[in-house]
Amino acid sequence: MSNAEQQLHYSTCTLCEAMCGIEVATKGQQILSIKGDKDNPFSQGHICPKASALKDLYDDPDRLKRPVKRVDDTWEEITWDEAFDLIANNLHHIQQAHGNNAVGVYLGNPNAHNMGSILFGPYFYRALKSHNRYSATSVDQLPHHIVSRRLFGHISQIPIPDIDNTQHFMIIGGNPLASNGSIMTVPNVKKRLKAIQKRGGKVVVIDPKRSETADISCEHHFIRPGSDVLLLLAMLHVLFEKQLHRVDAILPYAEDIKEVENYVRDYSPQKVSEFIGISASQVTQLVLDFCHAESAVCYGRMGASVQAFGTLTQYLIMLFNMLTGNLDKRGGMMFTQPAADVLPVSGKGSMGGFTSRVRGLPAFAGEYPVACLAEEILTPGEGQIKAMVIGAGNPVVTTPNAEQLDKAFAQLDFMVAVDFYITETSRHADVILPPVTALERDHYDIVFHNFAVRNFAKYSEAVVDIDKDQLTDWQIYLSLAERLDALNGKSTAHYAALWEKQPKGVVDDLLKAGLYGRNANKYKDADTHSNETSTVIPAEGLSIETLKAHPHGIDLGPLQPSLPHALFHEDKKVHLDFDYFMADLNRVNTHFFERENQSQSMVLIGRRHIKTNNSWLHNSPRMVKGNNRCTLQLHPDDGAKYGIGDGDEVNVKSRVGQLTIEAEITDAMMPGVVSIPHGWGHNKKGIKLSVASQHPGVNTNILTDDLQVDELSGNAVLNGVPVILEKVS
Ligand SMILES: Nc1nc2c(c(=O)[nH]1)N[C@H]1C(S)=C(S)[C@@H](COP(=O)(O)OP(=O)(O)OC[C@H]3O[C@@H](n4cnc5c(=O)[nH]c(N)nc54)[C@H](O)[C@@H]3O)O[C@H]1N2
Ligand SMILES: Nc1nc2c(c(=O)[nH]1)N[C@H]1C(S)=C(S)[C@@H](COP(=O)(O)OP(=O)(O)OC[C@H]3O[C@@H](n4cnc5c(=O)[nH]c(N)nc54)[C@H](O)[C@@H]3O)O[C@H]1N2
Ligand code: SF4
Ligand SMILES: [Mo]
Repeated sequence: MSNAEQQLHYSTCTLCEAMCGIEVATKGQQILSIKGDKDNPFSQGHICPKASALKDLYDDPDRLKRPVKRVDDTWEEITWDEAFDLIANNLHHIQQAHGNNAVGVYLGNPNAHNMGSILFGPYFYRALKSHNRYSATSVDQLPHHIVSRRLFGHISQIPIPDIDNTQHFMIIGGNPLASNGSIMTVPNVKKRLKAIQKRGGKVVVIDPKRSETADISCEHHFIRPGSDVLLLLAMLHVLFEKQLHRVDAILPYAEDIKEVENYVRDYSPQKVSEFIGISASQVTQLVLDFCHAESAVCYGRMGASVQAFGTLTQYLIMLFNMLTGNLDKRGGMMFTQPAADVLPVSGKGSMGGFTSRVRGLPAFAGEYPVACLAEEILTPGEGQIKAMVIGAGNPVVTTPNAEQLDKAFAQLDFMVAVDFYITETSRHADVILPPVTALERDHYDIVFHNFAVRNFAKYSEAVVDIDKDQLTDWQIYLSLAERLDALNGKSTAHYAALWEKQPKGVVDDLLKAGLYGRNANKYKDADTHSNETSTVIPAEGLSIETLKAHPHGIDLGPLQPSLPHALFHEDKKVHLDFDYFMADLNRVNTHFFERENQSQSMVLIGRRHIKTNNSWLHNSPRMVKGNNRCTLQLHPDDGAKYGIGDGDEVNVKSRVGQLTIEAEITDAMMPGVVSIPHGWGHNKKGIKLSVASQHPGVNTNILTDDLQVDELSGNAVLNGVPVILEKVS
């Protein structure tokens, strides 16, 4: 190995949604360096500081490479076979004794970046046959899925801002300069936002914080957290009042679109102004500017979704785009045409049917909201969760009322974590199954090509060889599924073909059957696709083989108008579903207009930093270097009001918890609002994260409240949480 040659590989960073192309230099099993891939047509050499963390992850001495079993207070390495047998037997026995729902599953965010987990994980969940499924979706983008399922017929048919062609970009509750974009796969977003302004367009940010994105935009408005629903209602009100609505394009697909007027009549800018913190004339101006732009897009993300009216807000955002003629239009909100399209072959997303056992929260697409996970473990009775499987998640840090969940996990009969770290969550496991890290597996972005601002396709192989006894996520899930099926007396004959095919075989099938595959004629106007691409699509069409021959990826051109093809409803219409969505206006009215004393308490929101990735990059020394970033940001006026100065220790209390944190005074915050980043709090006994433990920070989800949810979806409310501040004396 020592005299191995240096090699260059072209891969993709999987840490966030931006899909940056990377050039990785290796020597044998060593990763030497990670740079931006200049020849990647999509990211054109861009990377952010996090890309190097992929190397740190690979080299991390704390990382597990073999399964470990808990023996009292220590961990003992065991073989994969021992681990799989132990797990399958335990899960099977628990299900035999207490029913299938006694085993719960929580799936975390990194699954979305892992084609093996996406494509083969489901064999395992199906083998479990448990309704108790949870994921990070319900602390994140659940509202987007519900809106897309109801309007367009498929949970994942989410339109994306056509950032490269728009003249007006309105960002509500997103901070792409820190997050690198979300439900908008967009490498080098800064350059693209600046380009809008260079071509005479406008970027407008609506955010309770003057964020990094707001700093490089034309216009920023503070908004009271959780009140976006009122802003959107008022914007729609102005649209009709001033007769600015343009429905020609959408009318053939949504004949009832004009009925929106009846629902928004009562929400004038004057009426909502005091609740949102934006003046009536400014609200009107926001609409006028939007309507006068040649093309415009209104995009709402994390801050707009993960709050009390997240689903209704996302719905109204979509209506606003439709009613201004910007859905499915160049420079507006557009559907993508991914090369390997899983949507037609995946479930559209089941709606309703089940509600959670204890609190009756709605299930969506086979999952319950994670805000009710702890109570499902802690509340005795039939259907109580006795065992958990956690795949690529850290809910003890990332979900509301984190301390309660921590206690709940401690009382389980059995727990398995598929993770390469001993984290705040996996420390509760009886067995930890560590998969390889990102650069050690082959990769096709099965999810994020669907959300990309340009159609693009890229496949990459592992950049280093793995040890014989290391496994990838899909091998772990398939092994467990096969064993569970066997224990349940089911045939396991079909598994041989899956082992043979591998996830990449599935991707190959999808590519060949897809829009740019062998029979590239799915859309009538398919030939428009090749006109605007910077690379030529190989004549034989896309497949894993052709993508291997183009290691930097193949550009497939800008987003294309695609109605009605993009609609998954059988009638090829947009279903506005007023009955479902607008019913939530009652809750809006009660919340804002019918309460005697509007609470004057401070409210908590979250934030991201370019060098974080939710809870799991703090073990990389270069990601945590420098000043403490886990601070309580607050406005100078609030500092004065509570006698809190920069650097002071502050006790922050909410209904469910309390923590102590260092204050950072900044006028970037809206008065009345404080911000704490999530993903910190690495001070739990039993974790094995030696670097992170030295930079622990505090876990903001100790404060967020499991009982506060967006009732329509059950999505957690992590923004707009009432808190009380007290300087530590
Ligand atoms: N207060 C507050 N809370 C938040 C948010 C917020 O804005 N504010 N954001 C929310 C959002 S948007 C999200 S998505 C969630 C994320 O919540 P989670 O998904 O629960 O948490 P992560 O921090 O992403 O944890 C991922 C875990 O997976 C492991 N891992 C990484 N890669 C792999 C892999 O390839 N395979 C396997 N098996 N394991 C892997 C890591 O070691 C880590 O332990 O957090 C949410 N929590
Ligand atoms: N560096 C980094 N990048 C990441 C991640 C990370 O942890 N670190 N996580 C990834 C994940 S899982 C996701 S989901 C994406 C999220 O990506 P984004 O959606 O861009 O999320 P944030 O950067 O948290 O920005 C949310 C913004 O919403 C604002 N906000 C909070 N409450 C409200 C409100 O009530 N109304 C309005 N209008 N705004 C509000 C906040 O001040 C903040 O500026 O980022 C991804 N990328
Ligand atoms: S923006 Fe950073 S973290 Fe996201 S894909 Fe690119 S290099 Fe990776
Ligand atoms: Mo997320």
